[in-house]
Amino acid sequence: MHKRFGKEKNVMGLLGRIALLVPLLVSLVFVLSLPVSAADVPITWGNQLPIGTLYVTDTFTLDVTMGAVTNFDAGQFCITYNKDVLRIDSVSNGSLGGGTGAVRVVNAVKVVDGTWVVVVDTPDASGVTGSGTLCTVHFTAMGVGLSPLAFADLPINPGPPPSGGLGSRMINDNTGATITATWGTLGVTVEQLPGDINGDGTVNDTDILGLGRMIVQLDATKAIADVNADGKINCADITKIERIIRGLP
Ligand SMILES: [Ca+2]
Ligand SMILES: [Ca+2]
Ligand SMILES: [Ca+2]
Repeated sequence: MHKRFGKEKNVMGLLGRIALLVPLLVSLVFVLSLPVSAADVPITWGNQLPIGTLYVTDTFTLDVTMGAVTNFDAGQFCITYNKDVLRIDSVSNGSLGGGTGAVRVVNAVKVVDGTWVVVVDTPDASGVTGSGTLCTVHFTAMGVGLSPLAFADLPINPGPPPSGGLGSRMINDNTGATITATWGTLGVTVEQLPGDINGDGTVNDTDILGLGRMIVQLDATKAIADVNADGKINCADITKIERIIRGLP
């Protein structure tokens, strides 16, 4: 009897749990059926990656790419980078919609070392639909190390109204309405050329003299000085530098 009662209780309990689950499932289905807001437009670095191994004095370009967008018209953003590792030389025009829509760089200026501000626009106010590049950035590798490349807000306008006015990094459509975007980052590593002991981008006799100073302990040793990668820094590395200069393996 007790056992039977217990079974009934279990059944009632199960029904109760199902009854609780139903509204939960209904609300879940409701949430899933709500219209999904338009995804943020991704703006990032790419198109010409991988750029391969970079050494000091190498030049390279990276596109600022934009995902699919409707009626894009204009944009503004800062590009930030490690000035000890990279230099921006220029910023050139982009194109959207498979080359059908020109994107003009209205202005691109270095604010300070490590920050450029870029303003882009498409002709008229008709807007361009599609994906592509906002601009192409031309770099020179200046020093060994890692540089993050990122997008940032513009410097605050110090002048009278609109005060604080230049504002955020942004893109907008052909009505001037902001298009929400996600802004990507990229890390660029500049490596030391094998044999380039002093890190000036070329391998020559100056590097041999620099290596000599390390061997006699006038200067602290650096890992780059082990040119033949045998774990020792000695006169065999001088020979290796000479072979590099001669183009020998
Ligand atoms: Ca325009
Ligand atoms: Ca050198
Ligand atoms: Ca060595």
